[in-house]
Amino acid sequence: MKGFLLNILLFISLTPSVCVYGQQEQREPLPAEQEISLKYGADRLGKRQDAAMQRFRENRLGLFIHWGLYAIPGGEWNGKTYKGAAEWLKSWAGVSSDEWLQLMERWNPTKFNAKSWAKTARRMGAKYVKITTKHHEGFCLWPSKYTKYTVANTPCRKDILGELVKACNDEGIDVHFYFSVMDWSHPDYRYDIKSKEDEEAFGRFLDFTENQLKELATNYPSVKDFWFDGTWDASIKKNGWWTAHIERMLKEMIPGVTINSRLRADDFGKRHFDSNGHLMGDYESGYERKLPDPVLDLKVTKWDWEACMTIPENQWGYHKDWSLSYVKTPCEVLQRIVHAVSMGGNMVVNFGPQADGDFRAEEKKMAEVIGNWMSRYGEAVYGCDYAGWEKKDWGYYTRKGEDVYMVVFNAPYAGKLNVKVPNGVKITRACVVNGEEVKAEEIARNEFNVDMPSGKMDGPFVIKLTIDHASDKSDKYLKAKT
Ligand code: FHN
Repeated sequence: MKGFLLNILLFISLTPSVCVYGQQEQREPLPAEQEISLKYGADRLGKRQDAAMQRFRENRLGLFIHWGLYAIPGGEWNGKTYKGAAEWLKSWAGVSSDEWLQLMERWNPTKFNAKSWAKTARRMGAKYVKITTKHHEGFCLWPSKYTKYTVANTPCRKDILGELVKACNDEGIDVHFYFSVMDWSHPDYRYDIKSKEDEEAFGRFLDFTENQLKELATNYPSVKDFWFDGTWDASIKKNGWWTAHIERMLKEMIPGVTINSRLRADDFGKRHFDSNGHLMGDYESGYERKLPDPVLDLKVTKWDWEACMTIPENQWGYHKDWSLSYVKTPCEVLQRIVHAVSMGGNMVVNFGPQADGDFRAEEKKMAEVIGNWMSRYGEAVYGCDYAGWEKKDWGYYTRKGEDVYMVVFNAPYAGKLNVKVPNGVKITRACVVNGEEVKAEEIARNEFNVDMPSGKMDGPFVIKLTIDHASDKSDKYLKAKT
C-alpha cells in the first residue's frame, strides 16, 4: 500500500509537468506599450534568418531516437508489463535509482552499428537525427567525466554518441542532441526549491548540467542543435536566468547552433513564450504527439516550430509490446509529416531501438515506406513552407517559392480536386511529381478543378502547380462583371 501511494505521489509530482510543455503556452504578443521589461525573455523578435536556421528549416524531416537503459526491460518489470511510456518505467514500477542504474551491467548492444543507423535515417529521407544523449534516467550515451552513469562503465564501453555523430556526418545527416535537464540519477536534482538546502543542492546540479553541456559542445562540435527536455519543474522555472545563460553559452561555443523553446523560462517562470508573448529559443517545440489545427491554429506559421511523433500512441523508448496501443501506419505518419510542413513546421518521427542495438522490424518497415515516398515526392517536403491557400479535404498544400504542391491523401470520388486560389493567382500547369500532366480548369473566380491522375495511385501522391500572378485586368471573371 505504501509503495502504491508513493507511486501515486511520484506520478502526480511528475506527470502534470508533462502536460505543461505544450502549445497551450503559446501566447499572442502583448501590444508594445503594455510590454514589461524582462531580463530573461526572448532574445529576438521574429524568425532567425541566418544560414544555419535556414538549414534547420529546410531539412523538415528528422529521425528522433530514444535509446537508454529503459530499452533493456522494454516496459516490463518483475514480470509485470506497464502500458505507460517505456522510458518512464522506472517511475511506473517505483524502482529506486540505484536498482535502475544496475541495468548498466546489462548494457551490451552487440548489434549496434552507427553506420547502419545513419544509413537507415538517410534511406528514410530524414535530414537529421535527434538522439537522446541523456534521458530522464540520467544514463549518458557518451563517456561523460561528470558522472559514473555512462556508456564507459558498461560492458559495451563504446562512445555510442561519438560513433553516431561520425556515421551521420559521413552520410551528410545533421545531428541534434536531445538532453534532459531533469536527471533522476543525480542526488542534487530538485523538483522545487523550498529551502536553503534545496537551493544549494540545485545550484550544484545546475553546475553539473552546465559542465555536461560544455562537454557535449566541446567533444562533438559538429552538433547542429540542442533539444532540451525535462525542464518543466518549478526548480527550473525559478531559475530562468540559467536557461538564458545556457542558450547563450551554447551559441557562443557553437556558432549557428539552434535551440528549442523548451529550455527557456523567463523572469516569471513563463516557458516557451515569455511574459510578453515572444518565443524564446529558436523554434517552438511544444507539439508532441499532436499537431496544430490546419484551420484554427495558423498563428504557428509566424514562427519556426518542430513537432515530434511516436509510432505507437506514446512509446518513445523501446517497449516489447506494441499491441497495447494503436500503432500508426506509414501513411498516417506521412500525413503528419506533410501536415507539419504545410504549416511551416518540421517533424521528427521517433524510433526506440532494441537493447541489442537493432531497430525493431516495424521501424525498419516504416523507414523503408517513408523513404520510398520521400524519394519520389520529397520535393514537396524539403525546403517547403506554408502556402497560404485555403485548406481542402483532399490533403495539404506546401510551397517552395512560386511552386505550390498539392499533397493528396484523400482522393475524391468525383475525380476532381478543388482548389481555391488567392486573388490574382492563376494555375498555368499541373503535373504529378515524377508523373503525368493533369488538367487544371478554372471553374469560377479564384477556383480551379484539378483532375486526378489517370493511372491508379498507390497511396498519397503530389501534384505540382505552376502559378502565375495574373493582374486583375486579365481575370475573365472580373471582366465579365465590369
Ligand atoms: O518525458 C519525455 C518523454 O519521455 C519523451 O522524451 C518526450 C519527447 O518529446 N518528452 C518528454 C515528455 O514531454
